[in-house]
Parts: sequence; structure tokens; C-alpha cells
Amino acid sequence: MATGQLFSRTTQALFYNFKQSPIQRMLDFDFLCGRELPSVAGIVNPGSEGFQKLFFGQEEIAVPVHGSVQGACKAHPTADVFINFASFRSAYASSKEALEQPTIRVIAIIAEGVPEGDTKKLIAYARAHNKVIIGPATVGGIQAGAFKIGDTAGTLDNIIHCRLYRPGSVGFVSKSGGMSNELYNVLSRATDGIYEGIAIGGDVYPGSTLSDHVLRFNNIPQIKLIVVLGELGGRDEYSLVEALRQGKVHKPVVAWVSGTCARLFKSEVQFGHAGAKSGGDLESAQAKNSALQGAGAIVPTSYEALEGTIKETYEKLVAEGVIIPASDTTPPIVPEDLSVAVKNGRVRAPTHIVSTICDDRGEEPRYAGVPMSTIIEKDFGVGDVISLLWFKRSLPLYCTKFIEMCIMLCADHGPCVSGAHNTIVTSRAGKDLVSCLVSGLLTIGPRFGGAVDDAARYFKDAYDKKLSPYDFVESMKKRGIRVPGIGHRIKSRDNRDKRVELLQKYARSYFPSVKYMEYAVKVEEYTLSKANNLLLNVDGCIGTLFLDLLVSCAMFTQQEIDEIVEIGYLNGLFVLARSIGLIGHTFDQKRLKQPLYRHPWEDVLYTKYV
Ligand code: Q5B
Repeated sequence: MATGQLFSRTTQALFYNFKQSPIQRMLDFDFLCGRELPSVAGIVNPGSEGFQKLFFGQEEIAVPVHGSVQGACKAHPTADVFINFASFRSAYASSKEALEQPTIRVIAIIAEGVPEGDTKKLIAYARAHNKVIIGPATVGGIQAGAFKIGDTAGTLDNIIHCRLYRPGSVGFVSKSGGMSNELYNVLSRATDGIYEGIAIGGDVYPGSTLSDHVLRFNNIPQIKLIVVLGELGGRDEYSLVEALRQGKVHKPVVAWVSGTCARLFKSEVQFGHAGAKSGGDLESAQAKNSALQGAGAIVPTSYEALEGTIKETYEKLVAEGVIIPASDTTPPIVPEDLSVAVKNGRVRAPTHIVSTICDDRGEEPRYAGVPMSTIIEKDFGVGDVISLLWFKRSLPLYCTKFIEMCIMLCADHGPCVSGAHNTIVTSRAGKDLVSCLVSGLLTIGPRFGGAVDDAARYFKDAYDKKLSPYDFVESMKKRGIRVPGIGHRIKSRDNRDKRVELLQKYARSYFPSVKYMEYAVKVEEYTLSKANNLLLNVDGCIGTLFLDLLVSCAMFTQQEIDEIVEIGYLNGLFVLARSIGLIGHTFDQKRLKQPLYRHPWEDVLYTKYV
């Protein structure tokens, strides 16, 4: 393993797998330390390229995303730390690939459960190529005031509390990531804080050992005191014992091996880490503590006494002039995320969107207050859903049935109408479903299918003003306006529109009143006297009947009815219905593998006389 510093204030890392929270925590730490360069140079997210927006202090920065380890290393040749957040399944392959890159020097493997055989292969490769592995099964490590791996040291509050934004004099190494957080607190109370802290991870075969890091700390001039927290199980601590015995460590080492309580259990005990189980006597916490003490480490009598022992040793070093306590600085304030501040009631922000029809924030979406499960359990239909989402109330059955009839009857009217024709041509041009659909929908307007609202408006106005059919039609003619809802290209007095007949029959049977529709029938009588095809069409029928529905169900105020007609809700019925048919035409053409449509020359009048 390399000797000396692993990180500095300019160290940059590549982060494997996009994990927003730990990356943001690294960048927040950078800001707290006053780093100028973000510690995350790039993200490797297999299969995707681009960038991710993250905060660096108050500013947003774009962190590049690379699809491969190799690509990321090539793009960021000075990033020499690889932080691997792959799962245990893919941690080996990605770690191996990272180790093979000449630019990568240190790799942290966060995943738990990496097969021991795989870890051993990684260790062998790293040793042979003079690279450092931290982990697997680790939270990582930190160099105070310089560089932090992922979630190490927890929240910003904890980092500030432990003064990790500036270097102290202690080199700390532990197996456990959780306990390292605890010890950062202890060390901030008992000393001037850490210079560097590493959690090697709780696996039986860690990529780097306690003694590897202690020997490294021994070579770092800023580290004056070394603190080690081992745990029962395994023999790792004995390599430290050996190093101490051989005089390889000349700085004071305070050490404690936790797990002394294992002796209280009658059978073998497995603690949280894979490697933390009471095995033979040599692997017990007691044996390791006494071996460490015998080799010259300062070992307290219990974990409770550890803080006091560290404090005593630290103060002795201060008194001897070995340590000049690091001075305290005030770190900058890292801006809080808006979502967190809002959640905790610390700020209020005006909303940018108002919505009243559907609330998806609870366990299940609610349409106008009605939970989705109720809609299913009570056997609601599409008409009920339209009632709730468009009119924000549950309409009676005869109304919802009428809505459904409109949808069913207007779903399609063959391939020759404007909308279907456009959709067919678009589909044959090879376009996608949405393009085909909207190309058809865009033809819906005052002449084709989109006369429902205007029919409701004009017929209502004429009826409310008590205009005779004659006066109504002639006044429209004078104004040069065709009566919306009257007239059809193929339907006529002798070829009635079945849809109109069906809707009229239903409404006459179930609606309390059909006064607007009956008025339209009288208008039709007059227009038919002018021309055979000027009959009440499907738009006019739906428009007038919907007026009847709104007025006669007594669930809408006059103001609401005026608003519905004014806004133009009723064309929505045709749009919704015809979407069904247009989607059908799109699929039909594609299924039939129809070629690109070209209109025949002979069907075009080429003339210069108009
Ligand atoms: N004239 C629908 O016209 C059509 C008149 C009128 C007074 C009228 C026309 C019209 C109003 C809009 C309307 C919905 C363009 C129709 C639909 C869905 C569909 C479609 C499908 C489906 C048809 C001949 C003479 C002229 C005109 C006069 C015509 N309409 N006068 N009020 N409303 N209606 N649209 O056949 O004296 O000779 O100059 O605009 O309600 O879109 O199936 O196809 O489900 O897909 O082209 O059902 O009626 O008649 O333009 O040659 O006019 O009648 O002024 O008089 P045509 P034109 P003059 S349903």
C-alpha cells in the first residue's frame, strides 16, 4: 500500500452510479471547507451520458455523466479517487475496471456482501499495482478540511459539530463506519479533531487494513496522534501489534478493540459486520486489547474510558509541544435545500401552479376528492370520471350514461372525415402514434366536430331571447354566420344521422327537460326547408342536449353553466371521443403496412384562373 497522504484539498473523484444524496453531501462538504474545485469531477452511470445538476454552495453546477469507467477516466485524467456505489452484484466488475485505469489511485467500495473471493482478487491486483482500496462494506473516509467520501461523517450538522471542515492532529482508523461517526464526536471533544479518518469496513477481508492506515498516518507529518478502533473477530489487529513491536510506528497510538461483551454470551456471537464474530480466543476483543497494550499501544480499561485516555494523551502531546492545537475557524453557511426548509417550516414559498381536480399526494390519487379505490369499488364508469375531473362533482347516472353515449357514438365516423384522413396520411408517412393522433385532432374546429360549444352558445342565446327559428336562422344569415350544429356533408333529411336519433331518444326518455334540443329540432325543420342536408347534426345535438343536462339536473348555477359554455367544455367530448377512433386509424394503417400516401394528380385541379 502506498505510504502517506491519500487525499488533499484538490483531490477529485469519479463517482460510480448516480446517487444524488452522497454526491451532494460531498459537494456541501467542499463548500464548507472552502474548496475551490468540486471534489466530484464526474459521475459514471452506465448507459447514460450528459450531466447532472448539483449544488456547489449556492450555485448550481453541471457535473458530467459518463457511460463508462474508461470514458470517465479519459475525460478526467486528474481524478484519481474512484468512489464505487455499485451494488454487491456489480461492485467487483466495476472496481476491477477502475483499478485497471492508470489514473485511478484510490478506490472506495461501499457495497456490503461482496463475495470474499472477489475482494481477495481486487486486493491482490491493488497490491501488485500500488493502489489503495478502502472497503468493501465501508462508509469511506475523510480528510478534514480537504476531501470526503460519500456519506462519511453523516449530516452537515455533525460535520460542523465535529469541526471536520478544518484539519486537526489525529489520524483515526476504525473498522466500523457507524462507530467512526461516534469517534469523530469523541475526538472533537478530547482533541483538536481529526486530520484524517478512515473506516476500512467490516468484512473479513478488507481492501486495506488497520495497520496499513496506521503506517500511513505515521508518515503524515500533520498527524501527531493515532487512534485505532478495532473489533472482535479476525486477526487484523495483530498486524498492527507486529508493526508496533517492530518499532515501525513512532507516534503514540491509542487503541481499543470493541466487543469485550462477547464473553458474556455462551455461544459464538455474530455482531453487525461480516468479520465481527467471536471466534477463537485470539480473535477476542480482550486478547487483541492486551496484545496491543503489550506492543506499546495506549489501551484504556474500557470503551467508556477511551475518551479520557485520548484526552490525556492529547494533552500530554500539547504540553510537550508536539501538538500545537489547530485554531478554530467559522465555516461558511451551506444553504439549506428548499424542500428541507419547507418541510421543516423554516421558509414559505409561493406556489406556481394551482390545481383543483386531482390530488396525487396521499396514498392514492383522488379525483375531485373521490379516491381511486372508490371509483373502482363502486363500479364507476368513464362518464363518472369525466364528471369528477371536468365538472368536479358526481353527476347522476342518467347524465354519466349520456356522457358515455356521446363518447361511444362519436368515437369514429369512418376514414373519410377530416380528422381520420389526416391521421391516416400521417401514419402512412411513418410518424409515431402521438403525431398521428394530434394531426387528426388538429382538424377539429368550427366546421368539423368542434361546433358543439358554438351550437350550445348560439342555440341558448336564441332560445333565451325567445327568437323564433325563422328569426334565429335569418339573423345568423344576415351576420354571415352558419348555424353551428346544423348541416352535414353526407347526412340529410332522407339519410338521417343515427347518432342524433339515438341521443335524442335517450334524452327524451331520461332528461327532466330537453327544451334546448327541441328548440334545435324546430330550427332544423326550418333549415331543412331550405336544403336537404341542413339537418341537426351530431355537434348540434350534443351541444343542445348538454345544455339541457346542465340546466335540468339542477347541480349547476347559471353562472357555472355560462362558464362551461364560455370556456368550451363541450368540444372536449368530441375531442375525447374521436381520439379513440384516430388512435384506431393509426394502428390500422401501421398494421396494414400502408405505404407513403401521395394524392393523385388527376384529383387536383391545376389552374391559373383563380
Ligand atoms: N349552409 C357541416 O356543409 C358543413 C349551413 C348553411 C346555415 C349552416 C356545414 C357547416 C356548421 C358547422 C357544423 C359540424 C361544413 C358538422 C361533424 C362531425 C362528423 C363529420 C362527418 C363526424 C357542411 C351549402 C349551402 C350554402 C351554405 C348553407 C351550410 N351549412 N346555412 N347554417 N350550418 N355547418 N359542423 O355540406 O346559399 O348555397 O351559399 O359549416 O355544425 O363535423 O361525418 O363528416 O362525425 O366526423 O359543405 O359528423 O353545414 O355545405 O358549405 O356547400 O353549403 O348550405 O351557406 O348556402 P356543406 P356547403 P348557399 S358534424
